[in-house]
Amino acid sequence: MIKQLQKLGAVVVASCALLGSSDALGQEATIYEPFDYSVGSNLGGQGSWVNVNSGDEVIIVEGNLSYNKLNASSGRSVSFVGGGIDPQFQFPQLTSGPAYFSLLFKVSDLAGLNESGGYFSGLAANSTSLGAAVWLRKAGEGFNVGFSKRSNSEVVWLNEVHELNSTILLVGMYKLMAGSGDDIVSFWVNPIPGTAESTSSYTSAVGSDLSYVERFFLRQDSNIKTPRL
Ligand SMILES: [Ca+2]
Ligand SMILES: [Ca+2]
Repeated sequence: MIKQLQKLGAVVVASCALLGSSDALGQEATIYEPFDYSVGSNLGGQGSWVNVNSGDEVIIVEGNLSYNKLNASSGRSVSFVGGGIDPQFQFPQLTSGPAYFSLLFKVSDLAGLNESGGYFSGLAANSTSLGAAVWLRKAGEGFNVGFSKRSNSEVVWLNEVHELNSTILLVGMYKLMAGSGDDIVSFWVNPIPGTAESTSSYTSAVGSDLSYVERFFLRQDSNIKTPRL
């Protein structure tokens, strides 16, 4: 997984989605989204992005994020804050095995975030069945990162307090298993690119399964649950 990251190079978000998975033949498929769209334009409706829900748009902004040992980023990035439209990136449906995604993100303003937090990214089956959710909550002058298997299942918060404007590399995995309620979600926070897969920061099977995975999502939760990214 990390090897894929290094090979494909960087990603951006305030974000970028990169997905690695294995298809039925065991061949790896990868998707890289460098947000190479016009500055100031709406992300939704461009490339493979469709908009869900209503409100203000997720916008393309100049520049991108970089991370030590990843290839240099290209393209641009996206930015959003507070509630609003949720862009979702559609890709061919996966019905078994692991789907990996990664992104670089940076929180630049905590004004829109309370201490309960909300989730801003993950994988999904459709516009309402969301999983591998990445959560943020205010923690003093910084913030915590948390994870849940489904957007409505138990959230596990990591202890580390991240500083504003620090660039975080996040790798997530949703593993589709044959049984009921047995799918596994794992996350790695700031893993070292180019090294063997390290112990995950989070792994859980608590929560119902997604039927399949065919979207990566960004989410503008609400004006108290979504900081500026
Ligand atoms: Ca917004
Ligand atoms: Ca299952």
